[in-house]
Amino acid sequence: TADKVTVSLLDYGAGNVRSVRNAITSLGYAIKDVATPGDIDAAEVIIFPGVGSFGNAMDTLEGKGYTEPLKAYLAANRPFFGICLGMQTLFESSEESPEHKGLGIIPGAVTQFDSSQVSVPHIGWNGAIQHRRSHVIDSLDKDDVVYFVHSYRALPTAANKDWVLSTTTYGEPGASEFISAVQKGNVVACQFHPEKSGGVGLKLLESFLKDRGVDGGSQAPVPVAEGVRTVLRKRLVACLDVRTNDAGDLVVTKGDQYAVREEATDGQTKGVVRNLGKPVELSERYYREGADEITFLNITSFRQEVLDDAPMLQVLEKASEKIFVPLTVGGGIRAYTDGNGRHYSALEVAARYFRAGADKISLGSDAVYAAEAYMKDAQLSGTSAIEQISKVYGRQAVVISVDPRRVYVASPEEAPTHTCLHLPHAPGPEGQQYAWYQCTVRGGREGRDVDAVQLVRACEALGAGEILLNCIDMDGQKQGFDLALVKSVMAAVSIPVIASSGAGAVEHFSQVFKETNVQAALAAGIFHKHLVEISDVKKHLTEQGIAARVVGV
Ligand code: 1PR
Repeated sequence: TADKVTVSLLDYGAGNVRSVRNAITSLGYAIKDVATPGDIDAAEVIIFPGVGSFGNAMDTLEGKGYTEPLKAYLAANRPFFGICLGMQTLFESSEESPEHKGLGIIPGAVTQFDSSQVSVPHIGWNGAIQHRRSHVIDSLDKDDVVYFVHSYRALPTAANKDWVLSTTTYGEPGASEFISAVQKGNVVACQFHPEKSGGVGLKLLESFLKDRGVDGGSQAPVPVAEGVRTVLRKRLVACLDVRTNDAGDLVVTKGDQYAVREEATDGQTKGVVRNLGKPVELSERYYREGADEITFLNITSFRQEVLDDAPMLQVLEKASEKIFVPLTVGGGIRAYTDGNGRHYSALEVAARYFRAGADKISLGSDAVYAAEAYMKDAQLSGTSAIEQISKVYGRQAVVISVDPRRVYVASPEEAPTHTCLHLPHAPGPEGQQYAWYQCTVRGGREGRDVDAVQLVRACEALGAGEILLNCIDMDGQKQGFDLALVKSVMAAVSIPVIASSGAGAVEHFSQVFKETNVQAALAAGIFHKHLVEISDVKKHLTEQGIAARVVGV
């Protein structure tokens, strides 16, 4: 690394920058943390991975005395790469926090996506339309996609035109394009996350680190054809249910309707926990094979105190060193008091997981309790895990894992307080044609008086950014997703939804994407057992005209 620059990382401690660190390290560059205002002037290259909210970021920069040195550094055209919020702070202001001023290097204001038109946040893999030549973005091929996750965006205007390197579109034809990358001289920034965009993102980051803004002064325009649009890809999520087996090893397991033990054999009271592999190895395989995201669920976390659960944290730390797509972790994220009487808030627990490499955390049981409390008076208490975590890390970092089970009824009148769905294709044991979807806690062990639609509505109001929608009846059955459930949840919220439970064949994925507007689909068992490969699903979706991210091997 002797001939390589040292990267000064502007990490103000508000979120997960481990993935940025891992990406820089994997490219062979050394990192120095910016710890004092003087470190900014002394830097060779600054990478600013903004996380959290706009106001929070500006307050922190100001509080640490970084604002003025950073403005001077940028004004002097010194090498800088801003990521996501790190790009937004370059603008003059943001609707996210109107009372704060941005760094004001780029003319314009950052505004929110219109949630009456599109799901907000904009989460997932989308393209970039290149407007000017630059070796940084030239590394992207026309069909390459990169990973976005944001609720606010900057629009191209006459005033900031000479900054715009690429734009991206989100939504129906006619929806406006937003700025996805900017550059002037040595100052480069992008709205997407190169550190989460697989090999494509690493290449882009490397192009910048190698030559910085070398050609930045003379970026030639690239003609853009009228009406060119980019398309948000449907995401494919690989899920690993993780738990300790009877021998004390952390294994990937997989249940049928959430039962993860084999049948008991003679002389045993219970069967062994199914073992489908090691979490880190399996997740690395899914990354290589083209999973768009990977989710780890610690399925027995309610039994132990999570911060003592070092193995799960180690899994995440190891996995994030080699996996450059988004990682979600769930199971056991809640407040608790340890044996010594020390209280940990859910936010502290989540923080530990973010620091270990999670991009998003997922809440199961705790979300049900929070929704129950919210439904009593529709008041935001500010104390729930959803509210606390989304306030600090952003809404996009909070996923709600819903574990509903069908409660069959002969007619909707039997369950007047719940949303009942008509299920003539899957009648109940006594031929009942209707069911409501009862939310459960503790991994399906306990049903509560809340249905899936009530839960997702309440969680969205509390600040959740995404719904991971399981269905206990369908889990591991390989009969396809519960389309009726997916449709009813999609209709209830405007945040993105991941359909889960029941995938058994490639056709089940095209079916859920064609028959519902769901943004992502998740599967576990079929991938673990090599019954269907991730590449088979991507190929099938592409053949069916469904936009998917296809990864070259
Ligand atoms: O309640 O916040 O501690 O979180 C516990 C988490 O663990 C929840 O997200 C809950 O969904 C999960 N969980 C608990 N018990 C089980 C179990 O299986 N016994 N797994 C469990 C949930 C379901 C899906 C599965 C899909 C796809 N796993 O994630 O991967 O159903 O499976 P398939 O493609 O094989 O059909 P908390």
